[in-house]
Amino acid sequence: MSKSLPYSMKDVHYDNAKFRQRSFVKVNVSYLILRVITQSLLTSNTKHDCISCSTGKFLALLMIFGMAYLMFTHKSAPHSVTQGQAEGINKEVKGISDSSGRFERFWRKPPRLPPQLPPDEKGSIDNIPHELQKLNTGSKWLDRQQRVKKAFIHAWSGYKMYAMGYDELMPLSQRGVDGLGGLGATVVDALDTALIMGAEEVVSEAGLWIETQLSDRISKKGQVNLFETTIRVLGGLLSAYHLSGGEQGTNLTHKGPKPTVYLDTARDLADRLLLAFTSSPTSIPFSDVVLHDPSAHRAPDGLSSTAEVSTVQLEFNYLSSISGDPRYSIEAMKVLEHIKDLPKVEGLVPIYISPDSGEFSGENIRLGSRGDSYYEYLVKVWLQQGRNRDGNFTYLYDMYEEAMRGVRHLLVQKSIPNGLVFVGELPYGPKGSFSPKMDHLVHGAFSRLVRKSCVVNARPDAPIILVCFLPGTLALGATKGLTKEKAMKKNLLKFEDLENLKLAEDLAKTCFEMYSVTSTGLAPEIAYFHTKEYSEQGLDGGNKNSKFVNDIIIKHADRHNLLRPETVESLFVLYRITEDPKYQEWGWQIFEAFEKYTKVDSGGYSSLDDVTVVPPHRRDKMETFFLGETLKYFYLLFGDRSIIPLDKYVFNTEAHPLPIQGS
Ligand code: DMJ
Repeated sequence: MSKSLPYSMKDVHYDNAKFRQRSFVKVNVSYLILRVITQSLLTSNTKHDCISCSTGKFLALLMIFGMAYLMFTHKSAPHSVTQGQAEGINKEVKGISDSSGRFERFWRKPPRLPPQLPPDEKGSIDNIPHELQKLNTGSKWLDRQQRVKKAFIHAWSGYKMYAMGYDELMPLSQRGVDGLGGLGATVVDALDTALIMGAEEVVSEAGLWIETQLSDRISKKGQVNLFETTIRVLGGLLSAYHLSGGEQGTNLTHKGPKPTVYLDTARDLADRLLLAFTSSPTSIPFSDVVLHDPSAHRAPDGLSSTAEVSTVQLEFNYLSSISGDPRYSIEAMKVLEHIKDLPKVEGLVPIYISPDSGEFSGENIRLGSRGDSYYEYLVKVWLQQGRNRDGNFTYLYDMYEEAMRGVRHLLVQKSIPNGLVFVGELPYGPKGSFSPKMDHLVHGAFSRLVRKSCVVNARPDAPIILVCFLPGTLALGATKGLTKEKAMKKNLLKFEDLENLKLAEDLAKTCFEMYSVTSTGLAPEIAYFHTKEYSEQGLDGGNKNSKFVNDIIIKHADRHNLLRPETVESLFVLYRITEDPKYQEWGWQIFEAFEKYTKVDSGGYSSLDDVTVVPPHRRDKMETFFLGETLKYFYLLFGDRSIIPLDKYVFNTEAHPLPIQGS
């Protein structure tokens, strides 16, 4: 709800209000009289007739003019009109004025405007309504931000009630499930979101659970995935350490345990995860670790995912810097140094890599699952180095830039008929055919199941829906976290940066339209795009009002929504960088759709089976990243831009902010 406007602002809106209050009958009578007069005056011989008519006729005509004028300008006493009625009347009036033409416009009393001052005093008074409007807009967004916080507390309360200590909540069955190895992933993923939102009770509850339970779990649990555990659990602990004041040696929040508890737990976990690196015969780590042994193992097919091995460096680097133990950073960075020297396709890499040979495996190139965060971390690890980034780390930014050139050259196309820009895939390498598919992305347990049952690298339709992270990464890579305006002023943007920024904005639009095109307003896991070479009939998203209903193809098997964050993340980064409020508005539309269709009354939010039907069937799963990422990015998108500034922090791929060195 917007606060009541100060007088000057009400005055600006006065003319509209007056129109809504005018009696519809009067409007119609006035219209008829004016129409008659208008028609007679506008005929070609009117002027001549008037000049030659008698004085009596002229006076009568004047009287009619006078009456018509009074009817049009008279304001009737206020009476109650509902918003809907008022809008209906407004539409009628608009229709009338459109059809009665220039004469009516000439006679209508002009709208009341703020007083005009001489030009030299003008600037200051013009600024007043602008500033007030800004305040008012600000309060709208703060209000919306509080709605996000409420959603977060609702999600947490469902988890706490039915699944505390499990990895994830099944909100419909009201129980917990361990899909990520049993380290209470939702607790750790949610903690820094609670710290950022100032949700103190959640900070206390999550903090207490970590302090009393997590170490025990770490020493007793079995197999976990290196990547998932690093980005969610290790990343969550490190971010909580920083945000609660670890580096200052104090507990800034006065809630939860001392920050050193988070650091000690992080080290205990990381020491075991390190085995994935040190057990491998090459610099490429194995994909899994058994925590209680502890030992490390290859995935069943012997291969690691490219994105998984290259998406642990932010976390291991930061751990080294706060613990003073360089081993974490050294092992993790060896992966990127090794990949630097491998052959690539215009900077693009296949999605599998062998820890035994150290070589890429297969030719499948995509920016969805298993490929995505490789590109994200190239630029973020470089940014993380702060002042040192131009020393030994420039190779990372070079690799990133080359890859984005490859994306623009080999993977970007436009849909027909309306030209949505999208990033497709090369499932059989650069010589094979192009697949016009864009996904949100599927990592982890589910994709591993799929992979076991398929011939590796021969699945052109493996689920992928994560490409919507790319607009955010491109924008960040272009301005390095500064606003576009500031970067331009400082002359920091090369032509290539501007190209990447433009691509970021185009792709963000496509990602948003993947939401708008469905009946629920929520995106499917995977969408295909209609091109000259590829079309399929009858597979639209269900929202026939969308301009893009024929551009976007949604296959039956891809219609689920897992509450994923990628698009919201990109809207947040683009809003921070371009300062364009449309990204906030788009985010709000998506948030409202989540509220409408995924909220479970008894607590928590649920994934959906099919976003193209209303009401959608619910899947009974709340992913940890809904609290760790999706709601955090919504909250930051709607809030003050100085919170976690992008030139001082990098977000790991699970949205856990880590400080840029020396910032
Ligand atoms: C998250 O775990 C991370 O963002 C990861 O990089 C990819 N997928 C999920 C969210 O969709």
